[in-house]
Parts: sequence; C-alpha cells; structure tokens
Amino acid sequence: MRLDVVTIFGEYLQPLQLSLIGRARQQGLLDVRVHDLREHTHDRHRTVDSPPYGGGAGLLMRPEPWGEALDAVLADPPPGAGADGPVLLVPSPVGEVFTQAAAVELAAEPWLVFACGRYEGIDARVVEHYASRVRVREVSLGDYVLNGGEVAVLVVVEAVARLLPGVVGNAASLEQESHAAEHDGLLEHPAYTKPASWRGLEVPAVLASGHHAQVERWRRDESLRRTARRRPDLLRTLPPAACDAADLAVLATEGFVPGDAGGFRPGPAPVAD
Ligand code: 6SD
Repeated sequence: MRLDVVTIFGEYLQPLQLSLIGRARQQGLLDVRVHDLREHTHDRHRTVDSPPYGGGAGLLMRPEPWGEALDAVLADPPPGAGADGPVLLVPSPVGEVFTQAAAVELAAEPWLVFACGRYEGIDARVVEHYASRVRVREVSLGDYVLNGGEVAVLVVVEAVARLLPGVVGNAASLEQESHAAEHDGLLEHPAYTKPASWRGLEVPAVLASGHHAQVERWRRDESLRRTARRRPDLLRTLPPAACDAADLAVLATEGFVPGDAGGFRPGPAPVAD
C-alpha cells in the first residue's frame, strides 16, 4: 500500500518509522512518502497561511500550495493503482467519525493520500476541487479539537496498516479484538496473566479452572457487562438473534432488553396489557 502525506510538519510523522509500521516499510509492504507543503510555495517566506474572508480569529491555509502539492502527488501514482486513483483523507473536526469499519474499507485500497491541515484549517475550495477528481473523505477522530491533522494521520495509518497481510504477526490476535465482527461489536472482556495473585488481587478462579466452556461463558458475560456499563450505545446494534438465554439474562440484569427494531434498549421488557 502506498501512503502519501502532505504536511508542514514532516517530523510529526516520524513515529511511522517505528515498531510494526516501520518494519512493514522495510519489508516493502508499505511505501510511506511524506511531502512538505512549503515546497509548493513561491514567496521568500514560504507562506501557506492567510486570514479568513469575512473576518474572525486565526489564519487559514491558502489553496494554491495545496493545489500544487496534491497535483504533484496525484501525478505520481503507484504501479498497483487502478484508474480510480487514491482516497484523499482530510482530518477535520467536522469529518465523519473514523471507525474500525472505515479502517477496513481503507485497508482494501492500494493508495491513500493524507492532507494535514494546520491553523484554523484549509480553504474549503481544496476539498471541493479534489472531490471532483478523487474520492475524498474528511475524517474526525472524535469530538475534541486537535492542533492539526498529523496526529489523526498517525491514528488512521496505524489502524489501517495493521489490517494488511503481514504487518501484524499473529492473524488470530487481529480477529479477537474489541470491535471485531467476531465479538458482535462488544467490548473485550478483561484479561489476566501471571502471577495468579498480585498486590492482593486474584485472577478470577474460572480462568484457571481448565473448563473451556465456563471460561468462554465468563468472558461473554464480562463483555456484555462492560459494554452495557461503558458503551451502551453499542448495544443498539447487537442483534438479539446473536444472543442466547444467558446473554439475555446478563443484559436484563444490566437494564437492557431487546428493542422493537432489533438491538437492545434500556429498561425492563414492556408488560402486555
Ligand atoms: C487544522 C486540523 C485537522 C485541526 C481535528 C480532528 C479531530 N477529530 N479533532 N481535531 C483536527 C484536524 C483539527 O487542522
């Protein structure tokens, strides 16, 4: 997979040299290219910013350097890219929230291009223009404000790259995680290793019992309880058909019952009149 990142802070992308991503690059699984937006300015101060039309605090990024920089990236496609061109990802607090489902979609692409805003963001015509040439996705990590797009790029690249064959060692560990389809979109159960007793805290006895079925039941219960308490929003899309009687009992104890349109809702089962 080819990844192009356009930024004024290339040093921010240095973590992409480390750990599994760094090794994937060395192995040729990932081709990451970081481009300095200021290389596409033409004034002595290498200016990329300017005040907003209509007034207001702060500065915006001017469209011309972005146009030059992104045109140069698009003019140099990787050999594997089809006629579709890349997906252009633009981190933004007003973007679609980035999810594991989006990571899975992006992992199927041969080419991703990232545009990192700074200041108060990028002149809106840049996204408008490139949306007529490539598939553009404005992506948000969540409802909080960052100083620029670089940290969001690190997050997206890590979430996507680890889905590529060969990037993460153990394929089984990928499937077992929180948010994997395997676990119905529930949060993962707590996990323990040696020693069995630590600072007065014991590993739950069932996990050392050797009763595989009981271990699996305990883990499912903990996943359901955790999800109900920490992320009740995730239960709205848990199919009741994927739940057995023990699941329903745990969820009822936590105050969730099957809803009319699938999923679960808070509250006791309604009584017929
Ligand atoms: C100026 C940016 C780009 C500023 C951002 C993304 C999220 N989820 N919060 N903040 C952000 C992205 C902020 O460029």
